[in-house]
Order: sequence, then C-alpha cells, then structure tokens
Amino acid sequence: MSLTKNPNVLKWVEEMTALTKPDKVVWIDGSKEQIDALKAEAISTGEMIELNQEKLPGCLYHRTLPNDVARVEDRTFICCKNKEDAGPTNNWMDPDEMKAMLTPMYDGAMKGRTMYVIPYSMGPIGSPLAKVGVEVTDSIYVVLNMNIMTRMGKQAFENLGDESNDFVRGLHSKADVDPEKRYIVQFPEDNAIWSINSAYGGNVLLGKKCFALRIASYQGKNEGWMAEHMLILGVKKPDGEVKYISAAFPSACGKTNLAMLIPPEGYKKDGYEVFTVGDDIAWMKPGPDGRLYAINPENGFFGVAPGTNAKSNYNALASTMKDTIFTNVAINNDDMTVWWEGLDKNPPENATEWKGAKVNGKEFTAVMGPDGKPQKLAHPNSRFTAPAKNCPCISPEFDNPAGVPISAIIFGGRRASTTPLVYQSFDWTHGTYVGSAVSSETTAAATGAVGVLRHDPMAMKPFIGYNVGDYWAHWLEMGEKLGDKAPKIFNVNWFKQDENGNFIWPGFGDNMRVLDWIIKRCEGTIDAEETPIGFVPKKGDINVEGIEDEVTPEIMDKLLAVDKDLWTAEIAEMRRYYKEDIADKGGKIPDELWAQLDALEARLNK
Ligand code: OXD
Ligand code: MN
Repeated sequence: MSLTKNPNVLKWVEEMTALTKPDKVVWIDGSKEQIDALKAEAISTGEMIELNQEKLPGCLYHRTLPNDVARVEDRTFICCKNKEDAGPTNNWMDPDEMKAMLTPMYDGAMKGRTMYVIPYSMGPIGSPLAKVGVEVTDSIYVVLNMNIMTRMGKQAFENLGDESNDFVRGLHSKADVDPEKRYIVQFPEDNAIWSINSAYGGNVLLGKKCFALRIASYQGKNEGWMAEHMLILGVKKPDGEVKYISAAFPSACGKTNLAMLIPPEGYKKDGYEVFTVGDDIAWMKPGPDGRLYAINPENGFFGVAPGTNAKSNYNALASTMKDTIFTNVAINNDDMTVWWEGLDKNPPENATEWKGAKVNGKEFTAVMGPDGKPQKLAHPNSRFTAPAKNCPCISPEFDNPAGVPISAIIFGGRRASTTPLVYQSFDWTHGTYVGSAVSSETTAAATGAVGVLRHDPMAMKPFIGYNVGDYWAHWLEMGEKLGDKAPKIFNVNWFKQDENGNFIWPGFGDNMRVLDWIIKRCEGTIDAEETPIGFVPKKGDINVEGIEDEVTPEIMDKLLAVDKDLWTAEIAEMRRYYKEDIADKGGKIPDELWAQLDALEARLNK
C-alpha cells in the first residue's frame, strides 16, 4: 500500500514499476516490524549473515562481489543539458542519450524481484535545511542501510506533504551486478539519480554521495547554501561554550577519526570535550543571525573499518557494537564476530575472509599477496554502517533542526611534505583558494591506483554536481554574503613525514592540540606568525604537554616549516593544475582565484 497521496510520487513510482517490472512493490514505512521481517528474509536467502546476537545485538554481515567494493568514479556521470555545466571534473553525457542507453538495462531488471520504495529525509525531520528523497531499489541491503543512514519511512512523506514535487528521485537496480554495465548517474536538472549494476554502499545508498553531495551541491548553488564533504564537530571548552568546526578531507584521510576525537588527558582534565555532529557531509546555510549554520544530513556512519580500533577511534568502534551492518570485513567463525586489519594484532584462526573463503587468519595474513604486501582478511575499503545515536560522543545538537553555528572550516589532505601541520588563511577569499588547492595521496576508498598525488578541491572532486569553476564562484559568493560573520578558514596536514618516511605528528587525539589553536585564533586570543602562505602558530603555541618526547622543538619546527623551494614548486603545480586540468578543459576559474595565486607567489618572493 502506498504511504502517500502525493501525485508526483505516485506517478513516478508507477513509471519506475512499469519500467523495471518487479513482481511486487513494497513501500517502506520504517516500522520495526517491517525492518525485522526484511532482516529475517535477507538472512534466510543468505544476502545477510546474522552475527553473534549477544556480543553484537542487531548486527548483520554482508559481502559484495569482489568486482563491486568501492565507488566507481570513472562510471559516475553528471548529465545536465549543457556539457559545460558539468565541467572538467565530471564525466558527462546528454541526459536524453544517457536515459536512452540505460532504459533498456532497467527494462524488466526487477522481474522476479521486489521493488522497495524508500522515502527518506536528509536532515532532521522538519529542519528548514532538510530535503526529501525517494529511492526505489531491488536490494534489501539498500533498505537496511538506508534505515541506518537516513531518517527513513513514513515520516519523510509527512515532511514532503501531499503536493510538493521537491524530492529527489533515486532509481537503483543491482540488475546483474555487471561491472561493464555499471553506471552511477546524476541528473541535477531533473532531481534524479539512476544507479545500476552495483550493490556497494557508495554507489547504491543514493541519499549519500549522489544526493547529499552531487545533487545537493547543485541545489545549494541555486538556492544559496552549501553541500560539502565535511565532518562537523563541537569542542566544549572548560567555560562550557561549544565551538563548532567543519572539516573537509579527501576520502579515508581520517575524517571519521577527527569527528570522534577523544582529547588528550591534559585537555580532559581541564574540561574539554568533543562532540560529533557528522563524519562525512555538511549542509550549511546562513542562519537568521547571519552566521553559517550546519546540519549533518545523514543519520549514521558509513565508516571504513580497517584501522578502526579502541585506540584510533574508540567512539567509532563503540558505535558499531549494536544494530550495525558490516560489509566486506572478515568473520571470526568461533564466535560469529567481525575482524579487520588494525582492529587488533590477533587475526582469528577460524576466519572467513572478505571474499568468502574459510582460512586460518594467522597463516593467511602471513602470506604475501600479488601486490607484495601481506594478504588481507578484510577488504581495505570494508565498511560499517552504524547508527549515529550509538556514538558515545554524539552531539546533543545532532537532531537540532536549526543546525549548529560554524566558527571554523578546515581543509586538509595527506601530504608528506610542503604543507605545515596547520595554517590559517588571511580571509575567506584566500581560504577559498586554499580549498581549491587541496590535494592528497590516493587511498582505497575509490577504485584506481593507491599512493598517487591527486588534486581534490575542497575534497569534493568526485562530488561537485556541476562546473568546478562555478562551484568556486559560489564559495566566493557565500563569503560575500557572510561578510565578517564568515567562519575562519584553516588548512591542516596530519601526515607530514621525515626523511625516512615516518609520520612526525602523532595525530588522532593529539589533533585536539591543533583544534585548540584554531579555536583560539577564532576567538582572537592567540597571536600568530604571518608567513607568505598564511598565519602559522608561533613557536610554543601548539600545546605539546605530555608529548614533549615525541614532538620535540626540532620536530615542531619541521611540522610548522614553510619551505620556499617546496612552495615555489607548489605554486608552479597549482598554475599547471588551474590551467591544464581546469581552465583548458572548460572550468571557468574566477579571477579572484588567479589573483590569489599571483599574490601568494609575490609574497613568497618578497
Ligand atoms: C566515503 C568516501 O565513503 O568519501 O565517505 O569515499
Ligand atoms: Mn566521504
């Protein structure tokens, strides 16, 4: 039975039904009974595996095909009428041509299957920043993940109302999970997403990257707000005030870890606390007082499992202890719990590795794989889907429809050299330049080579739903609108290395020491060193109490150094990038950003 009278929804669902020809259509109301029945069905068919219900209550396991383990950027398209509007960072095809190509693939794709109609809200129900989506899918795995990642069910239709046409239409079919016919397609001008032949999270949970970033960034440009690939955290200071910070890092640079940071002992003793509002996506809009307010449109965490442990991210691990879906990690068959590289040093002997083979985990991980590295029990991009409310440090403001006021925006990436531990931009326009220059060594979250430096402006390269030049112009416009209420913009680099390739900053909880400096800069209570690239901490201003042995004054000098030669090379690379990768390929770079590059060079050569 349909859950809404909204004729726009009903008509679209009818069309999708006629196209995909499912045996049955089930509307997802989000009730516990319905979810429990779907879990039971998925367990009975083997699509999901039930884990130890005493140790991991409500937790399920899922394995995707080995060819379907990450987002597929080369098969992801922005289909808008004019090619120039998609710009140089996106694959493009004419929307009519794309639909003509995909329609035969969807035709009858759900024969013998059930189509689930999932209404969901991105953002707290009733928030002026929230938006509604409807996803149809032939995958129970998608329904169960959307139940964790969004506010799913009837409530979303109540929010949409009986008339509105303002909802994002998401069509997903796993079809034959054929990698040669896999497409993830956004139609920003139609508020629509079509995804086919994948069953992996980032490609099929259409509320996440497809809607909350690609479509939403386009909506934000037209409607005067921002959809960003950013975590949101709150730092409670000893005086009780909470300062909110959002931060953008390319995939798998430790965003979830920073979002859930546990302050070092000294800070805890002084009364500092960190609260998580979001770990991946921020929607930000000027509020009634002119400041920038952010909500997390999601309701859960789709986090990378490997490397997560009680020390690296206690709060993330705790979040996964109930009602969580694990994808492509290893199973410990002795007690039906889960394991991944970096959880502990004790791989289970009686294991099932992520592709499904039963192995002795200790022996298996001692053998080198084809890449010359030890074989892995869990896929490097294996994931947990955990409810946000499980997180011990979830912010009391998590559900606040008004969002939280942002004081600072942080950019960062993995850079072995050049970029100091932290610096502050001179102003919003310079900060926009800094964001445009974000680059990082690639990781396993997307398919492709690992360890190559790639530009990833604002950590949004795979997610900007329109021309990157227009996106930068939109950033500049937002800065003008916010004026002196704009958040301050910083850049951090947790990944600086010494000559031997060792990381020289401890990272994790100790990143609090950098947040501390950032907050003091926002409050205007600490001075800084003015350098050609921006404001850098003065000697002694990053608190190293408790880590003096590790971060000696010499190491701190290295961490904060601004090396003229390296920055000269950086500027040359940025000129090449702006010209060859963006401008020559149809990206309309705002003059202000070219001027920033000139000004940076002039300061460096002064
Ligand atoms: C993610 C990503 O899954 O950025 O969050 O790849
Ligand atoms: Mn992400």
